[in-house]
Amino acid sequence: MLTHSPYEPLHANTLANRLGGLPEMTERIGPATQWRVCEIGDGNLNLVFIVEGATGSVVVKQALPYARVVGESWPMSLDRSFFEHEALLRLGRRDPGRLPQLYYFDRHQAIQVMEHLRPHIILRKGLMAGDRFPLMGEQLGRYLARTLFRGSDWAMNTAQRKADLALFAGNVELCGITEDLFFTDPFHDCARNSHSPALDRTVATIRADRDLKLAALELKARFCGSAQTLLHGDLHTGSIMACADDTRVIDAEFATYGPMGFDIGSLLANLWMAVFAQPGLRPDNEEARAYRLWILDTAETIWNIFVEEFTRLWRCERNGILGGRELFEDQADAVGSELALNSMIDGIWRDAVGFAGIEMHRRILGLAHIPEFETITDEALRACCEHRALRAGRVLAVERGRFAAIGQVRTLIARLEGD
Ligand code: SR1
Ligand code: MG
Repeated sequence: MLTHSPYEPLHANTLANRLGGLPEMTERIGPATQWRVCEIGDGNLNLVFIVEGATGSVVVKQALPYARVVGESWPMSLDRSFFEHEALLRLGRRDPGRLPQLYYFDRHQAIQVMEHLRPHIILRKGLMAGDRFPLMGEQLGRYLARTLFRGSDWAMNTAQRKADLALFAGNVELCGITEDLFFTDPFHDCARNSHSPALDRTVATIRADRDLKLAALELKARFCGSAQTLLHGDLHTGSIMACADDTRVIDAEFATYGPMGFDIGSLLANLWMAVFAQPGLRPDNEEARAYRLWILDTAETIWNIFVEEFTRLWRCERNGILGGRELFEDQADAVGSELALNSMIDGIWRDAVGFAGIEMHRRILGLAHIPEFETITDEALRACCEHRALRAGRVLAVERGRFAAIGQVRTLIARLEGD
């Protein structure tokens, strides 16, 4: 019988000893005697180390058996590391070059070794610092179209698809966290929640808002019941690394089958929240206004490129269970095929708008807040920024069917910024 050493968390001073015998490490970065190890994890869940050696550097990520953000009182399965690895492999194949290269995986120790991305920084930090990433919008729009389309019934055959659906159904614990943290906790008095004290009245209003709670429930039903594709499952700006000419997607442990609009809405919401946070992050002048417009333009680029690339894939790669060629193209019914495409894109957009509204609530009222708002030290200013984001989030969630185009979200944001 195969035996493993018991799981043990890595430490900066034990890592070289533990991983120094791996050819996947030494061939890439040189002998362990020369490694410099630094723990840099600042996310909610995992340990993350940069290991620099004589001939290169890598990132080592290890899951902890609990949620780092809360501590050992919230145990969490190490299996998430396996699901993340499986998801990263698939997402990387579906949009080559958009994820870090993976070098090594140890399921028992929940350790992954991957490419050290340089000079990339976490996109969220870049947006807080006022950095611009000129190619990010196009690259993420294409990433979304490729991964969401190629993981779906439009592109996969029955055997592949059912096997993947069954595999990722096993990521039950993290999927359950998303169900609770996004769609339920923020809308009632849950012990895990917190919010800015100056938002007490707003929070009371939200918890009495039947239409908003109904929207949250409908969107939760959509998230739980629509297995359209393999999602990244946590695609916020902290799960993206960017530099001037490259953008990479990381951190896929929340991967699950779900509706395509979920990844899109999560990402757009985080860009829109970055806009709402700007007055708290830098003086409100011409440059700051131009920067907000750049973020809004980037959000629009993401959606527009998504539609363009999704349309291309629809026309060229629709070979899966829902290929539909028998229904349309055999009869030269190109119009029927395009109608099906348009209806698909309309549905994805409506979902994305709704999920964006929910993400904006959960990042201000739930467990997992975002540093854009958290670092605003002036409490009144912070509450003002958060309040505007919540107002936008409510409109997006409740009125998700009325946004015919992404430009209308820009109008909504401009109106709320002026209030
Ligand atoms: C306990 S996990 C809290 C949040 O952190 C992750 O990054 C996900 O966004 C999750 O919802
Ligand atoms: Mg993460």
